[in-house]
Amino acid sequence: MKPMQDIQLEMVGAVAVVRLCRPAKRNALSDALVAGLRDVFANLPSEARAAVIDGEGDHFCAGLDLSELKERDAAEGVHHSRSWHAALDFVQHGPVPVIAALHGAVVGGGLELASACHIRVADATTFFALPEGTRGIFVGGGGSVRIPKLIGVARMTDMMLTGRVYDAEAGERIGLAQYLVGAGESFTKAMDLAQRIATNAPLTNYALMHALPRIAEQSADHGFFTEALISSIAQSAPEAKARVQAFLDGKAAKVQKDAKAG
Ligand code: 1HE
Repeated sequence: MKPMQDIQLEMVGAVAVVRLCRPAKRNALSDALVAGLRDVFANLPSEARAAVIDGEGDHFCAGLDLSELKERDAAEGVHHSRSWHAALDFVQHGPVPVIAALHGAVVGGGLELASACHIRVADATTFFALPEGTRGIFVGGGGSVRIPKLIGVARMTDMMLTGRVYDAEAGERIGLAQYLVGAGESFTKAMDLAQRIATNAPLTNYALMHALPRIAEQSADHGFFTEALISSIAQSAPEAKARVQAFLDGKAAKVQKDAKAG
């Protein structure tokens, strides 16, 4: 693998911490950085059980590097967009669940990257926008597929038509993030969640990442059938049997009414 530009990977126990390191450009996603993301998530260390994506500096990610936006013919444009799709597909459909630690700007392609993650934690400084509409372009990194699944077509249309910006609180309320924490706390919260997720049975995590989104897009009849298959596969794993037995033996934690994730 070539040395990666503007991106770092560090293992913290079983958690792969992936950091965008271009703070001077607000972690804008250059072609090199998109390739770096693809390479990191395509080659995560085998001991990784969860991953966290963070951005260095005050902003998670300012989206597409606009300085690289040049006149492209139609074919080049398609290939460029498809290179984002390939990279973000490795994030969404890689081996482990990915938690985004959001802060500051989560805009344009930055929101497309965040929406490819499985859990988004926003801190109080976070703001979400899709300035593509006002820049005369369109989302190209999978946003038109993933973002409506989080907030619906109507809200995304509004964000792009009007340049509407959602602050952290409103963003969490409409579903752009599942967690909202105080300023500067998103990385710590994301790591807490990742460490907890890393202790799940790997097959359950796999089913959640790969089966659940597909089932959600199937007809009810096909979905019920796929669910029957994946639940049967998951519960036949030796680890599942051991975990259920541990509960029956009084050795595993009960579900607590006031338990908080992470
Ligand atoms: C950039 C970029 C960028 C900053 N590409 N260079 N995204 C946008 O339209 C968002 C554009 N960025 C901003 O609105 C603001 O920069 C921020 C709100 C994110 C941060 O503001 P601030 O005041 O902290 O920083 P700044 O002074 O605006 O920017 C610092 C530097 O980063 C500056 O460069 P410098 O050489 O003058 O220091 C900026 O030019 C540079 N910079 N953002 C390139 N995005 C697959 S399709 C996806 C389509 C999209 O993502 S479109 C949305 C693009």
